[in-house]
Amino acid sequence: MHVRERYSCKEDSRSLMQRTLIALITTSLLLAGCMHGDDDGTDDDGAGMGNGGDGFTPQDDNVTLTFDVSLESPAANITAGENTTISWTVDVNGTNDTVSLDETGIAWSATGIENDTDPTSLESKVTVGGNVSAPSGFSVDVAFETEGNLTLRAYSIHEGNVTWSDTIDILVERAGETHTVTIEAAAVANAASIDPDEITITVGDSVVWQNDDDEAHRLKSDADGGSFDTGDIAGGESSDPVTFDVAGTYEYVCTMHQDVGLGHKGTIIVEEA
Ligand SMILES: [Cu+2]
Repeated sequence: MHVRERYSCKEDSRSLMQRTLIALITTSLLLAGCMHGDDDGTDDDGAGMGNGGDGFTPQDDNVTLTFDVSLESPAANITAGENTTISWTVDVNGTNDTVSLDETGIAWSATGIENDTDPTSLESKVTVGGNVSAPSGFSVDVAFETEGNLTLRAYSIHEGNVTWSDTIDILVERAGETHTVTIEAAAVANAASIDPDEITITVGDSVVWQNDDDEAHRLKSDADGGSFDTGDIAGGESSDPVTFDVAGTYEYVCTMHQDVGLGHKGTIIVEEA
Protein backbone atom coordinates (compact mmCIF):
# COMPACT_ATOMS: atom_id res chain seq x y z
CA MET A 1 0.00 0.00 0.00
CA HIS A 2 2.82 2.38 0.86
CA VAL A 3 4.51 1.55 -2.40
CA ARG A 4 1.38 2.37 -4.32
CA GLU A 5 1.01 5.66 -2.51
CA ARG A 6 4.60 6.59 -3.18
CA TYR A 7 4.23 5.62 -6.78
CA SER A 8 1.22 7.79 -7.28
CA CYS A 9 3.05 10.66 -5.57
CA LYS A 10 5.79 10.26 -8.12
CA GLU A 11 3.26 10.33 -10.90
CA ASP A 12 1.76 13.47 -9.47
CA SER A 13 5.08 15.20 -9.24
CA ARG A 14 5.86 14.21 -12.79
CA SER A 15 2.70 15.62 -14.13
CA LEU A 16 3.34 18.69 -11.99
CA MET A 17 6.73 19.00 -13.64
CA GLN A 18 5.12 18.63 -17.02
CA ARG A 19 2.57 21.24 -16.14
CA THR A 20 5.33 23.54 -14.93
CA LEU A 21 7.23 23.01 -18.17
CA ILE A 22 4.16 23.78 -20.23
CA ALA A 23 3.59 26.85 -18.08
CA LEU A 24 7.19 27.94 -18.65
CA ILE A 25 6.91 27.45 -22.38
CA THR A 26 3.63 29.30 -22.44
CA THR A 27 5.11 32.10 -20.36
CA SER A 28 8.11 32.32 -22.65
CA LEU A 29 5.93 32.44 -25.73
CA LEU A 30 3.86 35.15 -24.13
CA LEU A 31 7.04 37.03 -23.24
CA ALA A 32 8.32 36.63 -26.78
CA GLY A 33 5.05 38.24 -27.77
CA CYS A 34 5.75 40.96 -25.22
CA MET A 35 9.14 41.64 -26.78
CA HIS A 36 7.43 42.27 -30.07
CA GLY A 37 4.96 44.40 -28.23
CA ASP A 38 7.86 46.39 -26.81
CA ASP A 39 9.00 47.19 -30.31
CA ASP A 40 5.73 48.94 -30.61
CA GLY A 41 6.64 50.96 -27.56
CA THR A 42 3.96 49.91 -25.12
CA ASP A 43 5.03 50.29 -21.47
CA ASP A 44 2.47 47.81 -20.17
CA ASP A 45 4.14 45.05 -22.05
CA GLY A 46 7.45 45.98 -20.44
CA ALA A 47 5.90 45.63 -16.98
CA GLY A 48 4.58 42.24 -18.00
CA MET A 49 8.07 41.18 -18.87
CA GLY A 50 9.33 42.08 -15.44
CA ASN A 51 6.84 39.79 -13.77
CA GLY A 52 8.24 36.52 -14.92
CA GLY A 53 10.72 37.18 -17.62
CA ASP A 54 14.10 36.94 -15.94
CA GLY A 55 16.52 36.08 -18.66
CA PHE A 56 15.03 38.32 -21.30
CA THR A 57 17.20 41.33 -20.72
CA PRO A 58 18.41 42.54 -24.13
CA GLN A 59 22.05 41.69 -24.79
CA ASP A 60 24.21 40.90 -27.84
CA ASP A 61 21.80 38.24 -29.02
CA ASN A 62 18.80 40.32 -27.97
CA VAL A 63 18.31 38.00 -24.98
CA THR A 64 20.29 36.71 -22.06
CA LEU A 65 20.04 32.95 -22.23
CA THR A 66 18.94 31.06 -19.18
CA PHE A 67 19.66 27.37 -18.88
CA ASP A 68 17.82 24.82 -16.86
CA VAL A 69 19.96 21.76 -16.39
CA SER A 70 18.13 18.76 -14.95
CA LEU A 71 19.80 15.55 -13.91
CA GLU A 72 17.30 12.74 -14.41
CA SER A 73 19.11 9.57 -13.48
CA PRO A 74 20.29 7.44 -11.86
CA ALA A 75 17.47 7.36 -9.38
CA ALA A 76 18.89 4.72 -7.09
CA ASN A 77 22.08 3.25 -5.76
CA ILE A 78 24.35 1.68 -8.30
CA THR A 79 26.85 -1.12 -8.32
CA ALA A 80 30.58 -0.51 -8.57
CA GLY A 81 32.05 -1.41 -11.92
CA GLU A 82 28.72 -1.70 -13.72
CA ASN A 83 27.85 0.60 -16.57
CA THR A 84 25.22 3.08 -15.45
CA THR A 85 23.37 5.36 -17.84
CA ILE A 86 23.23 8.93 -16.61
CA SER A 87 20.94 11.30 -18.43
CA TRP A 88 20.24 14.99 -18.18
CA THR A 89 18.57 17.75 -20.14
CA VAL A 90 19.60 21.28 -20.96
CA ASP A 91 16.72 23.63 -21.63
CA VAL A 92 17.13 27.17 -22.94
CA ASN A 93 14.74 29.83 -21.73
CA GLY A 94 12.09 27.15 -21.49
CA THR A 95 11.64 27.44 -25.24
CA ASN A 96 12.75 25.65 -28.35
CA ASP A 97 15.49 28.19 -29.03
CA THR A 98 18.49 26.23 -30.26
CA VAL A 99 21.82 27.28 -28.84
CA SER A 100 25.26 25.76 -29.30
CA LEU A 101 26.94 24.76 -26.07
CA ASP A 102 30.65 24.91 -25.39
CA GLU A 103 30.26 21.77 -23.34
CA THR A 104 27.79 19.83 -21.25
CA GLY A 105 28.40 16.89 -19.00
CA ILE A 106 28.12 15.34 -15.59
CA ALA A 107 30.57 15.66 -12.75
CA TRP A 108 30.82 13.83 -9.44
CA SER A 109 32.57 14.19 -6.14
CA ALA A 110 32.56 12.47 -2.77
CA THR A 111 32.59 15.86 -1.05
CA GLY A 112 29.95 17.74 -3.03
CA ILE A 113 30.18 20.21 -5.90
CA GLU A 114 29.49 23.90 -5.32
CA ASN A 115 27.74 26.18 -7.78
CA ASP A 116 30.87 28.21 -8.34
CA THR A 117 33.02 25.18 -9.11
CA ASP A 118 34.57 25.31 -12.54
CA PRO A 119 33.64 21.99 -14.15
CA THR A 120 36.58 22.22 -16.52
CA SER A 121 38.84 21.93 -13.46
CA LEU A 122 37.26 18.69 -12.28
CA GLU A 123 38.81 15.35 -13.09
CA SER A 124 35.73 13.33 -12.14
CA LYS A 125 33.45 14.14 -15.01
CA VAL A 126 32.25 12.97 -18.38
CA THR A 127 31.70 15.64 -20.97
CA VAL A 128 29.75 15.89 -24.16
CA GLY A 129 31.46 18.58 -26.15
CA GLY A 130 31.79 20.07 -29.57
CA ASN A 131 28.80 21.37 -31.49
CA VAL A 132 26.13 20.05 -29.18
CA SER A 133 22.95 22.03 -29.08
CA ALA A 134 20.42 22.84 -26.43
CA PRO A 135 17.61 22.32 -25.70
CA SER A 136 18.35 18.65 -25.73
CA GLY A 137 18.63 15.52 -23.67
CA PHE A 138 21.99 13.91 -23.15
CA SER A 139 23.17 10.65 -21.69
CA VAL A 140 26.43 8.89 -21.01
CA ASP A 141 27.34 5.47 -19.68
CA VAL A 142 29.66 5.56 -16.70
CA ALA A 143 31.12 2.77 -14.58
CA PHE A 144 32.02 4.00 -11.10
CA GLU A 145 34.80 1.84 -9.73
CA THR A 146 35.09 3.24 -6.21
CA GLU A 147 32.53 2.31 -3.59
CA GLY A 148 30.99 5.01 -1.44
CA ASN A 149 28.77 8.09 -1.52
CA LEU A 150 28.92 10.41 -4.47
CA THR A 151 27.28 13.69 -5.34
CA LEU A 152 26.41 13.95 -9.00
CA ARG A 153 25.64 17.13 -10.95
CA ALA A 154 25.06 17.95 -14.58
CA TYR A 155 26.24 21.21 -16.09
CA SER A 156 26.26 23.20 -19.28
CA ILE A 157 28.72 25.81 -20.44
CA HIS A 158 27.65 28.44 -22.92
CA GLU A 159 30.10 31.19 -23.87
CA GLY A 160 32.03 30.44 -20.73
CA ASN A 161 29.02 30.67 -18.41
CA VAL A 162 28.40 27.61 -16.27
CA THR A 163 24.96 26.40 -15.24
CA TRP A 164 24.70 23.53 -12.77
CA SER A 165 21.81 21.19 -12.15
CA ASP A 166 20.61 20.25 -8.71
CA THR A 167 22.61 17.52 -7.04
CA ILE A 168 21.80 13.83 -6.84
CA ASP A 169 23.37 11.76 -4.07
CA ILE A 170 24.06 8.16 -4.91
CA LEU A 171 25.72 5.26 -3.19
CA VAL A 172 28.09 3.16 -5.23
CA GLU A 173 27.74 -0.28 -3.74
CA ARG A 174 30.18 -3.13 -3.73
CA ALA A 175 29.67 -5.56 -6.57
CA GLY A 176 28.71 -8.98 -5.24
CA GLU A 177 30.92 -11.96 -5.98
CA THR A 178 29.69 -15.38 -7.01
CA HIS A 179 31.06 -18.38 -5.11
CA THR A 180 30.79 -21.93 -6.35
CA VAL A 181 30.15 -24.87 -4.02
CA THR A 182 30.50 -28.33 -5.51
CA ILE A 183 28.30 -31.33 -4.85
CA GLU A 184 30.91 -34.01 -5.40
CA ALA A 185 30.20 -37.32 -7.05
CA ALA A 186 29.75 -40.20 -4.65
CA ALA A 187 31.85 -43.35 -4.61
CA VAL A 188 28.74 -45.13 -3.40
CA ALA A 189 25.11 -44.31 -4.07
CA ASN A 190 23.65 -41.38 -2.16
CA ALA A 191 26.99 -40.55 -0.56
CA ALA A 192 27.71 -37.30 -2.35
CA SER A 193 29.49 -34.65 -0.32
CA ILE A 194 29.48 -30.88 -0.43
CA ASP A 195 32.73 -29.04 -0.86
CA PRO A 196 33.40 -26.78 0.82
CA ASP A 197 30.72 -27.61 3.36
CA GLU A 198 31.21 -24.24 5.03
CA ILE A 199 32.06 -20.97 3.32
CA THR A 200 32.17 -17.39 4.50
CA ILE A 201 30.92 -14.76 2.06
CA THR A 202 29.95 -11.09 2.15
CA VAL A 203 26.49 -9.54 2.03
CA GLY A 204 25.54 -9.14 -1.61
CA ASP A 205 27.48 -12.20 -2.72
CA SER A 206 25.88 -15.16 -4.44
CA VAL A 207 26.43 -18.89 -4.25
CA VAL A 208 26.02 -21.37 -7.09
CA TRP A 209 25.92 -25.09 -6.35
CA GLN A 210 27.51 -27.16 -9.06
CA ASN A 211 26.28 -30.74 -9.04
CA ASP A 212 29.08 -33.04 -10.17
CA ASP A 213 27.13 -36.07 -9.00
CA ASP A 214 25.03 -38.24 -11.31
CA GLU A 215 21.83 -37.82 -9.40
CA ALA A 216 19.80 -34.76 -8.50
CA HIS A 217 20.09 -32.88 -5.23
CA ARG A 218 18.08 -30.05 -3.75
CA LEU A 219 19.52 -27.73 -1.11
CA LYS A 220 17.33 -25.80 1.24
CA SER A 221 18.09 -23.68 4.28
CA ASP A 222 16.85 -25.69 7.22
CA ALA A 223 15.95 -22.86 9.57
CA ASP A 224 12.64 -22.20 7.89
CA GLY A 225 13.31 -23.18 4.31
CA GLY A 226 12.40 -19.63 3.42
CA SER A 227 15.90 -18.29 3.11
CA PHE A 228 16.69 -20.23 0.03
CA ASP A 229 15.76 -23.31 -1.93
CA THR A 230 17.82 -24.26 -4.95
CA GLY A 231 15.12 -26.44 -6.40
CA ASP A 232 16.20 -29.72 -7.98
CA ILE A 233 19.71 -29.56 -9.37
CA ALA A 234 20.02 -32.33 -11.94
CA GLY A 235 23.21 -34.35 -12.19
CA GLY A 236 25.89 -32.37 -14.01
CA GLU A 237 23.94 -29.11 -13.70
CA SER A 238 24.37 -25.98 -11.59
CA SER A 239 21.82 -24.19 -9.47
CA ASP A 240 20.69 -20.66 -10.17
CA PRO A 241 22.72 -18.18 -8.13
CA VAL A 242 21.36 -17.60 -4.62
CA THR A 243 22.12 -14.08 -3.42
CA PHE A 244 22.53 -13.38 0.30
CA ASP A 245 21.51 -9.84 1.21
CA VAL A 246 21.23 -10.36 4.96
CA ALA A 247 24.13 -11.21 7.25
CA GLY A 248 23.82 -14.42 9.23
CA THR A 249 24.56 -18.10 9.32
CA TYR A 250 22.61 -20.23 6.88
CA GLU A 251 22.69 -23.95 7.47
CA TYR A 252 21.24 -26.05 4.72
CA VAL A 253 20.47 -29.63 3.89
CA CYS A 254 19.65 -31.65 0.83
CA THR A 255 15.92 -32.26 1.07
CA MET A 256 16.19 -35.22 -1.28
CA HIS A 257 18.51 -37.16 1.01
CA GLN A 258 18.25 -35.74 4.52
CA ASP A 259 16.08 -38.65 5.63
CA VAL A 260 18.78 -41.16 4.80
CA GLY A 261 21.17 -39.45 7.17
CA LEU A 262 23.80 -38.61 4.64
CA GLY A 263 26.10 -35.68 4.71
CA HIS A 264 24.46 -33.50 2.12
CA LYS A 265 24.55 -30.38 4.20
CA GLY A 266 26.53 -27.26 4.58
CA THR A 267 26.74 -23.78 6.04
CA ILE A 268 26.94 -20.35 4.45
CA ILE A 269 28.23 -17.64 6.78
CA VAL A 270 27.32 -14.21 5.48
CA GLU A 271 29.25 -11.29 6.91
CA GLU A 272 28.52 -7.59 6.64
CA ALA A 273 30.41 -5.86 3.87
CU1 LIG B 1 21.29 -34.95 -1.90
